[in-house]
Amino acid sequence: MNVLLINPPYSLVEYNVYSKTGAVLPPLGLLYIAAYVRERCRNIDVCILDSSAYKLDFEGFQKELKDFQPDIVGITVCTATFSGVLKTAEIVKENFPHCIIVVGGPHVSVQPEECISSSANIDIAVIGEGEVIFAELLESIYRKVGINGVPNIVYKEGGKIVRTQGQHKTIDLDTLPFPARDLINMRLYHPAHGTYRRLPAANMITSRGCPFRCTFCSSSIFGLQYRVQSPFKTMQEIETLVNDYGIREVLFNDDVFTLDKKKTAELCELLLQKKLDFTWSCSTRVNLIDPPLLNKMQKSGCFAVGYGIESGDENILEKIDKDSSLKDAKKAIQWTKEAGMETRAFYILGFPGETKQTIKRTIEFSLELDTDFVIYNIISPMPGTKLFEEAKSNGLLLYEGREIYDKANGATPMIKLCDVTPSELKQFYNLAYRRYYIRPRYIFNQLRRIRSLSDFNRYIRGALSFLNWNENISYE
Ligand code: B12
Ligand code: SF4
Repeated sequence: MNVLLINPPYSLVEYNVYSKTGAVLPPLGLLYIAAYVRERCRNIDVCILDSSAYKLDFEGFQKELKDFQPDIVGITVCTATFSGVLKTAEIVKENFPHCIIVVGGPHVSVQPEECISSSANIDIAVIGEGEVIFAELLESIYRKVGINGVPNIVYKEGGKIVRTQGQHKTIDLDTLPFPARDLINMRLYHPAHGTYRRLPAANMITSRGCPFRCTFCSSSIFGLQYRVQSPFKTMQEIETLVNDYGIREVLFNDDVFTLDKKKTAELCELLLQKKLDFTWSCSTRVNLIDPPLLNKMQKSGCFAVGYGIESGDENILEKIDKDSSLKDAKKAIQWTKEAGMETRAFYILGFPGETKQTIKRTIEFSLELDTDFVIYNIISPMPGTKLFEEAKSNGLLLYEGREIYDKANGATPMIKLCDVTPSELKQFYNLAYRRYYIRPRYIFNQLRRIRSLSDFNRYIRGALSFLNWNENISYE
């Protein structure tokens, strides 16, 4: 039986700065599932078609699809890619009418019934972590024993939508095989321009779940229970990347990389012992870091740490249940700079209740912290989050139905604010980037840090991507 896992065609809107500087990263969710299925279901062949790696539009995707003969197709779905997934499923069914289409991923896990009912082409939706459930599903289909015994799936039966029961069982990460990176061409990927030091670079995830409850975040897929794989296993995965794929740098995509400080410190010790030619970067929360840990991280090859700071206004931080303060943010950035690492900060503009004043405060705060890299997003209310439910029940959503998903790209105003119009919010977003990056102090500091030709190349690539974006945006 042939299984094809698909990352569907999707491109960010032109005015999202990420469309120019953006990362093209291996789809780890699909790679984990592929590895698990290969290990557990010996009679099943798995392939991956990653549209983002080959920059495929739907036409290109259709051409590539012809090379496969899938019996079952699995498609990964984020809220922003949902419309594209419907089109992808249509193309798959046109080419392979008898193929079974399964969807999974962050969006499916909060809206499984809707995913199934929105398209005649989608047959089954998998809720939550996919490895075990998808493998059970494939085995049931292969053995023709019926799928009603597979937990946490939604499917169509006799015109009805059926949801099977089952408690969300969190997976012990140490039991999973490494992501099946051999199924993709690792040379096609890179983190966002300006954020990596060396290529080839890869991404890794060492933990799942988050105990925090920021109101805007879709972290629910992995639940509140935080799990981290053992430092020993992480080290083994790094060695495989370095030795088998020639990787020289890793971007850890964990939501909160340092949540278990002890394990992070242990990993740093292991990295120091192995003396690999290897650099890395990660993201964490401003209140889960301290100078001794930062120093250890730096010594073991970490060159940059990113922080979700979100707002420069204390009241907004409280409203979004961020559970950290501006003081925490200032300390974390200062300590990271003192430890000799680059700093990255992520901010969100336009939370419900924001005013011109609070948005300006966020922009000013970002300038004050003066990190090496910033990302500003306009808030996208994601279904399944507390923020979405509140905005919906208070009549604050500017769009309805599917349009909400299509606009959830981080650059489109989607929430009504009392003294800021959508077009003013867009202007704040554009101006924030321009004020930040086209700043003599910033440019001077970045140029001062250039130590090698590769630093120079990196800087120029980042700068060109930004200027390219800046040229294309309009100021209504
Ligand atoms: C790295 C990352 C990116 C990278 C690249 C993603 C990539 N190539 O994987 C970049 C920077 C490009 C990116 C962009 C965006 N991202 Co992002 N990203 C992440 C991040 C931090 C890690 C992704 C990852 O590797 N996870 C680890 C793997 C193991 O998990 P997974 O992919 O969810 O897969 C598991 C299950 O979902 C399920 N599953 C997944 N696919 C399938 C398919 C089938 C068939 C089955 C059965 C199961 C299944 O099984 C997998 C294994 O257990 C996540 C946060 C997170 N912790 O996951 C956010 C996250 C996925 N991103 C998010 C968002 C909002 C975005 C953007 C819209 C941001 C923006 N404003 O522009 C864009 C959308 C781009 C897009 N194409 O979707 C949200 C998605 C929320 C939602 N409801 O859709 C997340 C969850 C962050 C959050 N907590 O809110 N992102
Ligand atoms: S934003 Fe970060 S800390 Fe907050 S819930 Fe999401 S993953 Fe956890």
